[in-house]
Parts: sequence; C-alpha cells; structure tokens
Amino acid sequence: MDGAAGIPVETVYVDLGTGDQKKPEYLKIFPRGQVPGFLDDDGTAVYESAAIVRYLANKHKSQIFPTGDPKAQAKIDQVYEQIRGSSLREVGLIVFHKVFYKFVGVPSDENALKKAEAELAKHLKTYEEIYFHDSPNFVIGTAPTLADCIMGTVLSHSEIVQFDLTPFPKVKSYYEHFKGSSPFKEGLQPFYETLAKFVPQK
Ligand SMILES: N[C@@H](CCC(=O)N[C@@H](CS)C(=O)NCC(=O)O)C(=O)O
Repeated sequence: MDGAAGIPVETVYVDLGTGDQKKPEYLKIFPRGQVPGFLDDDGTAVYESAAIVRYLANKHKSQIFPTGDPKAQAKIDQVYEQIRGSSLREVGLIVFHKVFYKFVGVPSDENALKKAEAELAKHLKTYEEIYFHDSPNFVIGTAPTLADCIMGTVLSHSEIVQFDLTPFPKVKSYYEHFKGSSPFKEGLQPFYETLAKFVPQK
C-alpha cells in the first residue's frame, strides 16, 4: 500500500484488545509495547509515530518531512510540536472522560471535561485563523506533511467524542478531505471504528 508520502508500506494489524502489543515476539522488536511500530526490510525497527514518519521521509526523500531543508522542516515541526503538546493533550483528556473512564467504571469529572472541551475549541479557533492558507486540504503547504499527521489525529479523536466542528468551517472541511483520503481509510479508520464502539451515542 502507498501511504500519504507515496512510500510503499505493508500494514500489519496489532490487536490491542487481546494484548498483541505486550507479547514477547512484539516486545522483542518494539520494547515500548505500543503501536505504531515500523519494521524495515533490513530489520531496522522504529517506534513513535513522528519518528517513523521522519525516518521514512529521510530514507525516501519525501516532502512529508523534506530532507535537507531545515527551514521547511522547522515550519512543519513547529506545527507538529505545538499541536502535540496542546490539542492532543486536551482531546486525549476528553477521550479519557468520555470513553475510558466509563469503560473502567471511574466517574468522569464534569468540570475537567468542560475545561478540556473549552480549551480544544480555543485551539481550533486559532488553527482556523493561522493554518490552511495555501490549500484548504493541508495544514501548511499544498501537499501532506507531518503537520497533517498530528492535525488528523486530533480531529479523528474529536470525532470519536462527537466534538462539534461546525463553528470551525475550515477545520471541518479540512477534516472531511482528510477522512476521504486513502491513507486514512486504509490505515486509521479501522482503529477509530473500534474506538467509536465504546462511545455512548447521543
Ligand atoms: N506517542 C506515541 C503514542 C503511542 C500510543 O499511545 N499507542 C497506543 C495506541 S494509540 C497503544 O499502543 N496503547 C496500547 C498500550 O499502551 O498497551 C506515538 O505517537 O506513537
């Protein structure tokens, strides 16, 4: 399968439900015991999603994280790090309150949930203003970059917890395009469909 960067990769599903990620054969390759993990043909093993993208981009000279172009990389990295350190945290909290706490029978803290939702809305309003300038379909520039990986992750989680994107039309239309892309459909959709089953529908 060709991913967003046009780099051929084969997807192997690791069943978190049955704990495949903690089995000795997986831990031998990926000692962190989490997905995703990337195993190259020569046995090189890389974990952490951004590290995998950067590794593949460097190896295949992909625009997803342009090799040898520090300025372009910095533009992408500042978006990646900013979103990962803020919105991913907030949406993660919302998922915990709405999905995992219910799953393990821990009462959700409504105030903390509301605070995380308000924070996420604030971030999306900012993204509406500062990104999607070159193309409505990409966070920055006119082709997929590592910045789209993190924005797509935040928005996919937002959808799972039924976070309303209507007040953010640029973000909403960006996400519609992202969801229709084949890398999302082939790589991420099965994971999000599984997660969605645990969310009480409104
Ligand atoms: N920061 C890591 C996050 C990895 C992560 O949290 N993976 C989760 C699924 S999204 C996982 O494997 N959970 C199962 C476990 O920890 O046992 C990345 O970006 O790759």
